[in-house]
Amino acid sequence: MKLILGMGLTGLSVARFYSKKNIDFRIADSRLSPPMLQIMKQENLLIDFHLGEWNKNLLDDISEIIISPGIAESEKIVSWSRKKSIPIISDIELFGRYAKAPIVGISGSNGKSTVTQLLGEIAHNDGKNAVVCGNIGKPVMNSLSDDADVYIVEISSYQLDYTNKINLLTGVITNITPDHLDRYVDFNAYIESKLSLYSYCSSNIVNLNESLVSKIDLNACYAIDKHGINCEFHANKDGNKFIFFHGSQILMSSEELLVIGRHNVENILAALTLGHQIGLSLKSMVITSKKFKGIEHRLEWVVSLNGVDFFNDSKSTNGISTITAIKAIADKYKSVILIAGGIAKKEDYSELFQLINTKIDTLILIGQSSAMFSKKINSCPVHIVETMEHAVALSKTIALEGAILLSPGCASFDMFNNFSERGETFKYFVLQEN
Ligand code: UMA
Ligand code: ADP
Repeated sequence: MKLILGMGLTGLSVARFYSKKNIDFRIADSRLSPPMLQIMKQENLLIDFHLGEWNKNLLDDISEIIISPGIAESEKIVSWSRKKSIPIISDIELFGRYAKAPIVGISGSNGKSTVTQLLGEIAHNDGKNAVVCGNIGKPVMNSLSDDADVYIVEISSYQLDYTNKINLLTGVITNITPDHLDRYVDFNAYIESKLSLYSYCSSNIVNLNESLVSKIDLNACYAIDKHGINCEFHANKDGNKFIFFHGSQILMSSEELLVIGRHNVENILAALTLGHQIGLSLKSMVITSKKFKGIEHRLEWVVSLNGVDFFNDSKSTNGISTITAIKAIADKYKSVILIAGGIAKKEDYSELFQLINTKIDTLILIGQSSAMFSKKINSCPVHIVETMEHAVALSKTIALEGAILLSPGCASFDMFNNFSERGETFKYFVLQEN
């Protein structure tokens, strides 16, 4: 019998799959009221189940465990299973056993969803039935399809940690910067987890601007401003814009794009290089990149009110992504108000504080990290507020021009269910009549 650990999106998708295939399974969650409980009840998926603290009996008669990514290696159930030599796999590994079309894997600390989504849109516009799934919010086991031409799968480090085997046609790690350090012994362990993606790829796509991956054996690469190096796709900075090249052929300029920032130039280069590897046409790639609006909650332009532009970057849950957002916005606007804070990650925020001190006109702080962040900022006014409503209202009263940016650099769980709810709340109050 199989054991499914976790009753969230992943557990539900695996349970549905086994139920359809008439494969016996037990399902368990260490919480008493897990998110998908009601749906599982309604769909009769709870024939053998357990809620609440893990116990050893859960492992009786179990031949294999499919574990949800949110369950850490340090959980007792994992060590008991390892002791009994019961194989533990991710949903990604299970998916690899059943997927009949080639799989493209996309990982990295930031930019995974953006590259995954863009590549999916390019493939669709090139006439392929491309299935976009994985950590982007669509569990892979819900996404198997006999009609798929290609699967474009966002893979998190949590999923890689429980993956032992999968064949990926090609893959990329967009970048590696400190994140999720509460789950890893140290940064090196996190780097190793990310790099494992390449061990499953038939062809490795490498970002030469990311020093932690630049030594990997590569089959194709991309880079910004690396003159004298031959990459399939590259971009060069030319004044305030970037020019994209395929070899020596000019493809487009960043001024023709709807998304902003150097990081999005890098994301587009990743999608172009992956797209080229899987045989998509240059024409579709360029047209789609120019039309790409980005994804909700990632440096998403919301509205312009009285000459002030509002941006929602709620998906920024680490320091680097807020640094990236500030750089992109400060390149375009003279005056920037930043709304940040939440649950700080176990990382060094000093580079972010330095950037705030040089580029931000007013800082508005929300959430648990407010006191810690406020102590580090000395060159602009800092306001600590209790709610997103107050943060937005205050920003509206202060801003006369420029941009207001929500880019928390922190997890959202102290005030919201997830980053989407945080972003939706921000947009709601931005768009509400004053
Ligand atoms: N659970 C326990 N015990 C624990 C921890 C969790 O029983 O110690 C249970 C929870 O109660 C929950 C269940 O495990 O009921 C599953 O939770 P999960 O946290 O694994 O989440 P899922 O709902 O299965 O969603 C997961 C990903 N979540 C995480 O990796 C934390 C989703 O990524 C992903 O979209 C989904 O699978 C589909 O593949 C979210 C995410 O935050 C968006 N990912 C991280 C990121 O992007 O940085 C890695
Ligand atoms: P992920 O799926 O890896 O979390 P997203 O595409 O959802 O990545 O973006 C998450 C956050 O990181 C957003 O705040 C976004 O603006 C920022 N970001 C996107 N691409 C990059 C990149 N290449 N480098 C740094 N930050 C990025």
